[in-house]
Amino acid sequence: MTRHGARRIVGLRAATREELVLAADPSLTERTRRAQASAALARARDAVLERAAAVLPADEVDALAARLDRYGRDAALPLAWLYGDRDDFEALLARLLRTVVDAAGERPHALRRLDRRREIDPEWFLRESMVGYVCYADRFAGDLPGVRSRLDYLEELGVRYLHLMPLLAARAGEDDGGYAVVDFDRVDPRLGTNADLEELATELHERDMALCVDLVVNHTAAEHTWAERAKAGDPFYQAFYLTYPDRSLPDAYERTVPETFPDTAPGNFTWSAELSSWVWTTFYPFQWDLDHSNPEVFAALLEVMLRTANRGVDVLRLDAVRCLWKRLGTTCENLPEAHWLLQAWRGLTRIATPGVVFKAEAIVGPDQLVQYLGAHDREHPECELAYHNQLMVMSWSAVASRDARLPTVALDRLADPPRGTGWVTYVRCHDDIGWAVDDADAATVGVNGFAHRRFLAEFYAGQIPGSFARGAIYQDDPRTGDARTSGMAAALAGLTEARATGDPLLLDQAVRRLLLLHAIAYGWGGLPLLWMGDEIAMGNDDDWTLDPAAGDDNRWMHRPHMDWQAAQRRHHPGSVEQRVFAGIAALADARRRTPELHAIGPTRPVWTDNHRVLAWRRDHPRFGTLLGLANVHDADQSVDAEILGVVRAWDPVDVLDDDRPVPVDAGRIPLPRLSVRWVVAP
Ligand code: OTU
Repeated sequence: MTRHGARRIVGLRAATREELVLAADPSLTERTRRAQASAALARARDAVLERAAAVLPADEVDALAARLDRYGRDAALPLAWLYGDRDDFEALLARLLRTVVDAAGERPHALRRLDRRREIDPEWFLRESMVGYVCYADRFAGDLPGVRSRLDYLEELGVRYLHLMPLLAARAGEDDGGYAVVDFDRVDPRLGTNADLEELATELHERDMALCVDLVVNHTAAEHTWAERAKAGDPFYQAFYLTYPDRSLPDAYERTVPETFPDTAPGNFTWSAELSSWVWTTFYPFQWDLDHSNPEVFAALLEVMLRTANRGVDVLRLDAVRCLWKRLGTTCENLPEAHWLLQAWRGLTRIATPGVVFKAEAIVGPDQLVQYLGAHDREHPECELAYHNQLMVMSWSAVASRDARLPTVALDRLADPPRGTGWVTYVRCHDDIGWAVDDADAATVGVNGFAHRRFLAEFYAGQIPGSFARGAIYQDDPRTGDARTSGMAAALAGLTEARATGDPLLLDQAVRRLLLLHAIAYGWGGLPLLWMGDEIAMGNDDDWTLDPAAGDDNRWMHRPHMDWQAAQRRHHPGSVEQRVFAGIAALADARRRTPELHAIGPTRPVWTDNHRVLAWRRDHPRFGTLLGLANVHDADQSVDAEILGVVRAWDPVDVLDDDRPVPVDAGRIPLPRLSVRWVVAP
């Protein structure tokens, strides 16, 4: 994409990818770009294989050549779009491929063996046996060696995928939960060493578990080595960041760029006295956005990805990818170039570390979401996993409104992930809940979108009479009226209120609500990801404000330190911890027995004759259909048994009811209050 093309933007609205292509230079079509990329790749190939022969045994050179031919063009075409107008484009591509070959040569033998296994089963991360757990290493077990000592606990939950929250060296003081990195190549000393990370990865692999780690590719801390060199006057590193001598351009951008933290960090630019410039800071002032139009940034982050992969990390969670590219007159979110960056990084990393996959962190609207899995006008391999933010939002919406109509409409609009990619399905995470309710979807079911978003934010903050929730409003934006939500699942699902009242019925309802939400996430089709503490119904950390590193960011209320005494109560029959832990562990066990939940093939919501019931179907091309039925109301419901026809089998069974035949009474399937059925052929 040429800079002059950017100047010929179509009006001030975010141009479509096609308009951008045509606005650039009519002669520069996809075909000409592809020809440019192929020619550059062909000219680089011999030198790549010659270098590979110097660092790899013969049979591995052959395999690398095959990967170069397979993934090279996945990377070269987006690189041509991004940097193809530069005179040094071919030299850049050759240099990136040298980086790739060197990483392949340095890749430990054990990881290459893992690569082989995953090349045989490239959908390894979508198996029905995959269940994820996400936690801060220090809040879960003190440090990385502590995490290793707790792996048996995770195996009790059926966990096969461990996502550790940012663990690289972060700035001192407020660091946005580790998302303000000062050194991409060093584990934060408060958590351990690089050797600790490698040893943890080795033990996880020995247990057939995978390790996911955050890579913050959108920005660095203002104290990162790159930023410090920029402040010291090094022009090479000054070009790593987006800086402006005065407010003219920042003010122009601010007209269309949303604020992520309107309460705690308004605006998208921060004055740097050292640089005598305004610096782009999408998030906190101490988080400086990188300028990805500079290929040196792309190259530097590629090296970080490959070195992190060679430490044993299997999944790279790429943070805030929606923000990777900026263009005047747009929201600077979800732009074509952001996707091209991801596609290029993926193609290149696949050549060196084929067993490693990308997880996109893009909390964006439903229409933009599936594009991070590569589903554009055509498929362009990009990330293998993406957060199913819409399922999470709609599940909480259904539970608050006791109504499944809006979720059915909203979830039916989502395109299916391309083959070989899938969703991360989740109930809660370390972040707030952004109420991504589409106005058109809401209107379809007779609801005002804005009003419903406000209702959800206030309901889950316990501000609506009758609400069972005890969360909190996060980032109430006076400009837009938008508000998000903080709080642990147990607090949002009514357990905090129930524990305070001691009312056994409220307690039972809250436990059921918690298990229902997880049964939807575990049964939808994808990699379910459990947020630390939810398995034992931990409530909010009411002391979060005592932590100076938390600042005034109330997301820390749902980032408690693990309560191992409460975890011990998972063995106490009848305790809340035992009911919830056993219920969630049973979901993992049920998944393992249900190949229909191997997450390829479409998942679609299904209308029933009862709007209190959220229904969905998963059609696995080989293993058949699963029908999910979730009664989101706190009273018993039923649905017409006709819906069993979805499963196309006599006497289908309910996996969550010990594979008993689904009961039918007078032509209707009973669904007890706040319960879920996973129906499959017997
Ligand atoms: C991501 O956040 C992280 O998950 C947050 O914890 C970080 O604060 C942030 O990036 C900066 O690193 O970028 O695509 O609403 O949900 O900022 C969405 C707050 C993100 C987060 C949002 C998210």
